[in-house]
Amino acid sequence: ANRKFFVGGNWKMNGDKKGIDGIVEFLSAGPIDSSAEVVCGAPQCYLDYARQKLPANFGVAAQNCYKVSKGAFTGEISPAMIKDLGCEWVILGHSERRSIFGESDEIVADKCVHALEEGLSVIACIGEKLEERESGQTETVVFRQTKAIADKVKDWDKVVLAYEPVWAIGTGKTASPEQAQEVHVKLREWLKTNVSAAVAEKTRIIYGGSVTAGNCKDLVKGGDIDGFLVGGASLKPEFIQIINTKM
Ligand code: G2H
Repeated sequence: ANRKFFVGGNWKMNGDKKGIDGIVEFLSAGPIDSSAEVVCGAPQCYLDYARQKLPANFGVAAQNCYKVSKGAFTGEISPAMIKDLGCEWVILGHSERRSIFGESDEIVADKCVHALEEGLSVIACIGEKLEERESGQTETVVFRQTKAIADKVKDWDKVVLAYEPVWAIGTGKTASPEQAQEVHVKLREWLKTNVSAAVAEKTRIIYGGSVTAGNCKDLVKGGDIDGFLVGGASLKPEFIQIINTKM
């Protein structure tokens, strides 16, 4: 498979200008695997600052956006605004958006469609909760979430699918390489059956949930994990080692 290794950093609601300066400093110092694609997800108020400060070979992602280009939607930002700042990406459907802010499969799909129409690339997040895994619902849940997106998104060229088991997020409890690989294989099969063989072959499916410099190399061994979405560790110099997983 010829899928470019992808590493997203999801800063979540962390940091300030000074903190971003520190991240820019270690990322600029590198070394960075030039065959990896790297994107940093900044809080919306720092998108402009992050885009200006980060080297051009790093993409910048918003962590959310709304499903229309403008209007009376207090507190929201649009893909058009993200693009206007020179940013290229948006993270959508993160489990924190789904669980804390009540985003449904349908709104996530609508947001994906609109962001793609506006020319942004999308990191679309899916993943099951602990009780869903424990009751054997993992496949049902991740297929349902993926279907909601696939029903509306026609062009997958600018989509990266992020599988993030909710029980592994920020808990220090990573899915084992086997657990993650298993779901990634199933998702790829789902894409093959329900979208197309070409989309299944070329779409990057990345893993998120307590990825660290210590576990990244093991996680990619199975061959269907095409990169990572990294939260906590993306704020620290060890992010470099995660970017360089394949180096
Ligand atoms: C999952 C991940 C980044 P962390 O939310 O999206 O966060 O690596 O801190 O578990």
